[in-house]
Amino acid sequence: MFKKVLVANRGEIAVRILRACEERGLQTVAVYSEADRNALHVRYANEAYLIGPPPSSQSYLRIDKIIDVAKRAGADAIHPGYGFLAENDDFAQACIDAGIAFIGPSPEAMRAMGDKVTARRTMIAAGVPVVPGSAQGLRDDEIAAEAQRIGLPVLIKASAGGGGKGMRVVRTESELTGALGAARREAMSAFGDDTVYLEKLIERPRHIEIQILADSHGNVIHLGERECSIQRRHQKLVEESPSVAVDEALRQQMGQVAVRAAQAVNYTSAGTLEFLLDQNGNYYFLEMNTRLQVEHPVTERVTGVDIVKEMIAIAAGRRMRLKQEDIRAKGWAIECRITAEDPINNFMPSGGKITTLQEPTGPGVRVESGIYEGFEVSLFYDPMIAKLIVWGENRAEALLRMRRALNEYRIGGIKTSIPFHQQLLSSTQFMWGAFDTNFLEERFSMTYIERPEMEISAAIAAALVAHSGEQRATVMHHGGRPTGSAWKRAGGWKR
Ligand code: MV4
Repeated sequence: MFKKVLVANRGEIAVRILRACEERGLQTVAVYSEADRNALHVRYANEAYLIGPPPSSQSYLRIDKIIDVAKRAGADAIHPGYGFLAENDDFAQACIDAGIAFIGPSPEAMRAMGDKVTARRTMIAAGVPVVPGSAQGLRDDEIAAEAQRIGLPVLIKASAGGGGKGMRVVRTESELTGALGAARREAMSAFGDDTVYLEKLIERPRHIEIQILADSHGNVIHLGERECSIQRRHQKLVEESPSVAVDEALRQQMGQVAVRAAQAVNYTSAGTLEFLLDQNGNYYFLEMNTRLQVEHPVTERVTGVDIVKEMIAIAAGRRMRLKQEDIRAKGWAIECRITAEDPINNFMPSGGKITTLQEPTGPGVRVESGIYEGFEVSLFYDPMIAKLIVWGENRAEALLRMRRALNEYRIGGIKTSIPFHQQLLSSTQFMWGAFDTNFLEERFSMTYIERPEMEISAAIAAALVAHSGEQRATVMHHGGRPTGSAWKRAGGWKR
């Protein structure tokens, strides 16, 4: 096993990883920028090294400086967290070249999944369903015929893409040329590569992802799904596990497909396969995230597996003790991302000193935080400052517990996303689980009071009926309306 681990990250995820190291008896090394001299991860580690000025391009993204610190400190492994260098195959290779273990997948596996067109081709060969679309990057003169072959509406996507950059919807032939130019320009400036391809547009899908773990001895397991449809401008705000849209049969199918996908690229470490789930219950591979994800705690909470500790053991060459049959999800977990943004002012970033901080505690509550009272939130980095994760025996209990925990949360001095989460948890559509990836932007408002006459506890009780036992997966597949028998017994919409 390793002796000393360097965490090449900041904020809540650095603290999360440092805690896992501490519990495994490993020495820890933090790196920090000039803006993070007083950051929590610096205080938490056994040693900490300044690596540069505040901009991440001069600090957290500097491969040379981080490797240099690792050598100086005598670290034998590096965990990259998420973001920054986590999916940078050059960084993984630089670690290996320096004789330091990279706690993540191989550079080859990263590359195989980094390019979308290549990943699609590999997945098709492995029998993984992908969205109908083109098999390679397209020239300008090929686009029109390809769009016609696939059938409108289509989506133009950047091959080097991810996160929605370089993506354009095309609904009519006349939009094609303009959208193509825009997609190419955006892809070039974001990725330095203007290769684009087409996919059939899946209307109002859910975003469902499967967590996998793979060791270096050929063992691959999945830890079930996360529902990640509640997002704004491609930033997730709430995640849960399981999903109301996934029943046991679909879970097993998608899980097996995810395992096959990971095996197809000789994947090791923790990874996530992203799928779109359409209104008819069909699922399609989108992309693979070759890293630990922000929302990993909801999976940890329902399965009891510590994903970060597993990543460390896998990187050390250990054989996974867990077998697929050991994995059994219990209850329901929900995560709310707490960001330093003002939700009633278009999520405007909000920096400054944290003047008061009172974090929720009590049964079923977990807080992953990178802040403390007196800490100065800077605008240099991602606005996410903490995550609130709750667990309940079922979705209704988890929802009620999240409402309670959000009401306990006090963060003074800056604006946060807490009021957004409180409003979302008062949305009957959300309570019902009746949402898709378009929900926040098309059918949710921060100011509109949805059903003032309806007792919130009654709405949650209705949600409990809808999602009890086997009925869970019958909800929501036709035009956004629940169709299950429990829904009909509950009397449909009461408006
Ligand atoms: C799609 C899609 C519909 N149809 N592909 C957005 C980010 C990138 N990872 C893929 N994305 C999408 N691809 C087809 N063929 C809809 C989205 C999409 C989306 C996906 C997941 C989560 C949120 C989303 C929000 C808007 C669009």
